[in-house]
Order: sequence, then C-alpha cells, then structure tokens
Amino acid sequence: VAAALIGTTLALTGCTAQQNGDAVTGIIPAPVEFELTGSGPFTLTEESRFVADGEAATVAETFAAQARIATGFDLPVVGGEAGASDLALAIDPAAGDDPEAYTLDSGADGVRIAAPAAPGLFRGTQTLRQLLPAEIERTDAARAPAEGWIVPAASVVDAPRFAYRGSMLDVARHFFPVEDVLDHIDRIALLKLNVLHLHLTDDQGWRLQIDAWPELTGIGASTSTGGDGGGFYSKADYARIVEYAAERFVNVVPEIDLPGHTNAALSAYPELNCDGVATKPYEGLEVGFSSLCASPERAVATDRFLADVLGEVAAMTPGPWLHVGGDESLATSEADYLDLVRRITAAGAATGKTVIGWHEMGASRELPEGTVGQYWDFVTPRDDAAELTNSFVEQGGSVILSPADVAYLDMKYPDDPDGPLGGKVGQLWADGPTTLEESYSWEPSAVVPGLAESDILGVEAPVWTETIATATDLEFMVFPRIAAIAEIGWSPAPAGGAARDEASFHARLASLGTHLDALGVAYRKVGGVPWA
Ligand code: TNX
Repeated sequence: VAAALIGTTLALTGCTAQQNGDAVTGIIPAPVEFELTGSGPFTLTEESRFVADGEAATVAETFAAQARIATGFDLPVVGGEAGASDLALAIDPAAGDDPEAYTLDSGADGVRIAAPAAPGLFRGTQTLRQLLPAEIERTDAARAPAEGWIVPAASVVDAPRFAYRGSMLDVARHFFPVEDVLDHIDRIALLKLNVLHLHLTDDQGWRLQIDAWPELTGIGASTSTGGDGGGFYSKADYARIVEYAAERFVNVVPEIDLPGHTNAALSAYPELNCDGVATKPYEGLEVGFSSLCASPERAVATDRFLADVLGEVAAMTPGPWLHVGGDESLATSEADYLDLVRRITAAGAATGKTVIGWHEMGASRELPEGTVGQYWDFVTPRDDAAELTNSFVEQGGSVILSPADVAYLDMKYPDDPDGPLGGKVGQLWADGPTTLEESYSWEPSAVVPGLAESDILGVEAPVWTETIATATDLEFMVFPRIAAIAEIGWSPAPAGGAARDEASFHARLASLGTHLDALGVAYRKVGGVPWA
C-alpha cells in the first residue's frame, strides 16, 4: 500500500501541467489508489448531464447544484445511458465493502463514480470536485478556467481508514451564526470528514433551544468569552444545520458538556445549584470552576434536567451519537463526579444514542455498553490519560483521538505572537504552538498504548473558541491544519511504520489552496507549502 500511495501522490503532482492545463491537481486526503490513464482528459461542457437513479440521483443533485452555479451550465440529473460528455453515478455493491468506499474513472469517454452506498458516491464527488479546476468552487459563474472544465484521465479506488473523521466547533465560547456553520460543513466535506461535533454548551454560553428549560437560551445564551455578545440556535436553525450536513453525509454530534463547564445553565436555573442560588454569568477564560450538584436534595431537578435536555437533543439528532462532555470537572469531588457521570451517561443512553465522553469519563466503571471515549491528552500520554482511555475499550466501547498538541486547532501557529493576529488569537497550553507538520506527522495507532486499530473509531480536530470570535479567525486557525487531520483519518497508514510523505502532502495542499482561495477561505499560508 505504501508503494502504491507514494506512486499515487507523485503521479498526482506530476500529472498537472500536462493534463489539467496550468492548474495543479492533487487530492486530499490521498486516495488508496490513484492512477493516471491514457485516454485524455474529460471536459465538462454545456452538453454534460449527470446520469443517476434513485439515491444516486440525490447525491448527483447535491454536486450538480454547486457545478451549475460555478459553470452556468444546465447540468440536468437524468436517468438512462451515459454518454462521453456525461458524469454517471451508480450504486454498485462491487465497488467496495465500506459504505464510504467508491471508485472513480474519468477520461475522454466520461466520468463514472461507483460506490456500494450513497455515502461513498458523495465522497467520490468530493474527489471529482478536487480534480476539477478550482473555479468549480466559485459562486458567481464569473470566470471559466482558461483550460476549460477539465478532469484529468484517472482511475481512483478509495475507502476510509477510520469510520469517524470529525471537526469540532466550539460555538459556546463564541457563537457562530448558522451561515458560518454551513460554510464550515461544506469545507470539511471537501476533505471527506464525516462528523461535525458541535460543542453547544459551556460556562460562557448555552447555544441550543431546549423547550422544557427556556432560560437556558434566555439568560444562558446572552454571554460569550470576552463579552462579545451571545446567541443560540433555535430548533429550526439546528434542523437546517443537521439537514445541510446530512446532504453531505456529515453526522452532527451535539455535545452538552456535563457535569463541569455548566456555568451558563447554573446561571439560568437556581435549582441546579447545591445552594439554590443562580451563579453569575461568566465571560472569562478559566475552566474547571462549575459543576452540576450531585446532592440528593437536588436530584429531582438535576435528573429532570438531564432527561429533558438529552432527550430533546437526541430528538434533534438523526445520527447515532450524543456527546455528554465529562472533561475538566475540577470543581466536582471524585465521588460526586462518578455519581454524576453514572446518571449523565444513563440519561444519554436512555435516549437510544451511543454516548461519547471526553477521556476523563473513563474513571467510571459503570459506563453504558459501547460508550466512546474522546482522548485529548498529548501524542505521548501523560498522567493517567492512557489508562482512562483504555477503560472505554474495557467496557466495550471505542476511542476517538484528538491529541491536543497536534489536533487542537486553536493552538497558535509558531510565528503568531507578533504576527498578523496580533497575538490575540490562539492558545499555547498544549505544548506550545502547533505546526502544520506536527498536525500531519502522528500515527493514531501509536498514541495510546493498548489500543488496537479496531478500538479506534477515528480522529477529530477540535477548535475551541475562547480566542476566536469571527469566521475569519476561525478559518485562519482551522485551515490548512485540518487537512492534515483529514488525511490521517482517511488515508492508509504508511507501511512498516514509515513516515508520511510530507513533500507530497505539501504539493497536494498547494492544489487544495486554489480551491480554498476560490471559496474565499481565509486560510493561513504556512511556510514550506508551494502555494500557488
Ligand atoms: C481544553 S481538553 C478544553 C476546553 C478548552 C480548551 C482550550 C478539553 C476537553 N477541554 O475546555 O476550551 O482546552 O484549548
């Protein structure tokens, strides 16, 4: 596989000038197999059609909608036989074993994408999106590429390494409007990520409407870190996010962070506090000072809160997962923490969802069967982080890896302190700044001793937003480092423990950069990448 992958990526950079005009072509994440073929490029024209039936037609329509805007062509989605100017999408059980697997063949006789299921067809369209000139991202149809809408003649066989490949957005410390979230979903889908984890609640704000507890988004949503104003998603807003994500085969994983990180809720409802007094709203940067009350005197209110909130959130969630937090409960005694985690995870499991918690929750030996642990310590585990993480597997669950020193995208880039961000954006606590190369050069199976490949559900890149208040700052921190995490989650591990090919990654990233430019993403042009 390694040899194939290296051949693949060299070919990907080599093919460009000759087969795709002046555009640089490269695919991120690197496909399992990529081969240039000899038939000559495909050109999308005014005559082109998408040929697809049933579910495949739905996937074709999502891509066609974007392509129509960029090209100004009609690009109808039709049934029947595909011709040489057409793009055919078909469900075919022979195209792979994984629901996200796909094959793509392009050339003078058309484009054919095949997959055993709709998710794979969609992933294939995102490969096609990257193979097309970057102008395919434009929303104004103002500029056709000089070379035409060319797709190089190629053959791709592809499937993901891990089932869960996530991006986490902290909308609690700063609120991000629906449109920003939709933009983010479209961009992570381009990288074949399939999870958007929304960190919806924290000390500084509660961001999701809960009918049974209206003050959560009354008092609880009025604040943010730094006093930058509040905000929340109504149920209709949230449904729009979920639907837009579903069209891109992205699962939204809602997180209600419990029992710590709860000041927004504690400020909205006195009865959730042990002393019966609502806390003051909080707009600072500290963590670990708030907690739900474990005392039996508050059990009725607390358990009703858990059941109502997790029940309503689960009802808004078509996907299988519900994240209940569990991190940094430094203001909760150990006995109270274990009691609350038992009640929280039981309430979560009672909704029918699979519960996810940050790795601290592994302290509990009473986790519902299958509970997933999200590891956030460093690439080399400290203290008891590895032990706590293994506890999920011992209880029948699996693990998502988000090592903070490589995958936390709110960590500064190395040259930021006096850079264009004026030092205000980004944190340093996770072993200092994080380079693109650090985000790229870690191996999931080597992080937590004791985890087998099959224990790893996947990887996720969180972005916490204490210091990130605008979509521009968010884009700057997330891109391009999220591309590294996406490749680690999707592409095969290099054989024999070899290092990933950084030169190939950089070259392909330069190509991705042209797409990000066309999308208007304010990504950071880190050094070492031959940006166009
Ligand atoms: C740690 S690690 C947190 C968040 C902060 C973040 C800042 C973890 C699960 N929680 O509460 O926002 O650091 O980088």
